[in-house]
Amino acid sequence: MTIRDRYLAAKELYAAIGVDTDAAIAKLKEIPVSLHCWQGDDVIGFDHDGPLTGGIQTTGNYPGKARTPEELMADMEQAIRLMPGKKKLNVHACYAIFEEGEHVDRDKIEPKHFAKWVEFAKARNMGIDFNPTFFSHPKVKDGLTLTSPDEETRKFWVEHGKACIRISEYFAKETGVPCVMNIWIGDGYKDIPADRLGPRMRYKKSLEAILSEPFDRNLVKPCVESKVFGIGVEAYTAGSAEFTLTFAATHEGCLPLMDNGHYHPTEVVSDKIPALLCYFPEIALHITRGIRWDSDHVVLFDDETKEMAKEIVRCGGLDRVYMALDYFDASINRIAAWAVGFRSWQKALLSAMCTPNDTLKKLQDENRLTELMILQEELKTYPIGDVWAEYCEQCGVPGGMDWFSEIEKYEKEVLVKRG
Ligand code: RNT
Ligand code: ZN
Repeated sequence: MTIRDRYLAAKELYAAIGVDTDAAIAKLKEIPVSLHCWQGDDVIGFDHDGPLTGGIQTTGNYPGKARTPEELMADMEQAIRLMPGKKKLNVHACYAIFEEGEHVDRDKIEPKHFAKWVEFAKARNMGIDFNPTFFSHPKVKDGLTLTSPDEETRKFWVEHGKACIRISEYFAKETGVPCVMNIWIGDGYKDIPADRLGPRMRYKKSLEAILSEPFDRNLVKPCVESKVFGIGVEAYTAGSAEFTLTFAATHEGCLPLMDNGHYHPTEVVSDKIPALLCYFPEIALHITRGIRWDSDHVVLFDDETKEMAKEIVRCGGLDRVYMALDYFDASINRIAAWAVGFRSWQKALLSAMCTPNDTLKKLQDENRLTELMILQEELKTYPIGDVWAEYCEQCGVPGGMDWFSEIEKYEKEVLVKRG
């Protein structure tokens, strides 16, 4: 049977339960998902030589890490060829590209340092999202940035945040697509602190100072991302869930960003999405996979990933939820890691769009909960793989496992040749 034959058979099965698979495929092609540049080089960037800090870590030593902007862009290009669907580019401030011999500190970065990223994005019809980098830098004092008791340190990082707002606006103007600018800091303490309020009050003031930079709210969408704990900062994190959520709720134009690797293990972001959509016109997500204490494993097509996609789709949230991937794995081929994660989220969205959400909701509202359970179980074995294969075909990317041969070829011809 060809991909097409399989699809036509699947289409009929879905049609019988009121799902239009053609419409789902057409819609998915238009939904942007932000692709993070930092999977390609283990979250290092180009503006410093030091290690990754801030309570996050990449582990593994797979050959072929990108070392220059050219290598990173070439790798990303290769990864994109293996991903169906619409992409947006997600860049961190530490990926500034300086001229030969030039260097400016993070409080002084300018749009011109990101002109090559704009070129990359425009050539591929992508918008750009942005992130100030509050880690991996000598001015992170005693593990602190925006919460530091040292005024000069705080000021440096506030200036960095403001510079990033200006760069975000530049991205939006250049690409014609609003730029989501996410603020995440790793500030916290390894062991029991004596003052939990002080750092949070300083964080609040610093955020307000950053957001006092004038910007067009339609062009720049600032977010604050929460976290439960980081590696080496297990006892206390200033930017906790309550802190960031309340900050966003009380500061017009600021969005909450939930990273699903940043909660206690039995909490699920799928349930938090509809809760936040009751109040916020727009929210943002980092899509990742937490395993035990790590929050950044490659996204897979697993139950919670599917559940998050379902919530976005059935809450009518596709144009209210900014979706960005956030994971980093240095133990496997980095381009494959990129592709597996992106493809998994695409699969989750497709599967959510091929779910008879109105029928299920009706069963719930009519309290027909036995039928609801049976139908939800039945849906799990519907032929979504056949719809997925057709979607990949229509997007001109390899389906099935075919793409692995491209990875192998690129690894042999490019990656292993890097020192
Ligand atoms: C860290 C946060 C943050 C980073 C990126 C690199 O725990 O998830 O979003 O992963 O900014
Ligand atoms: Zn994140």
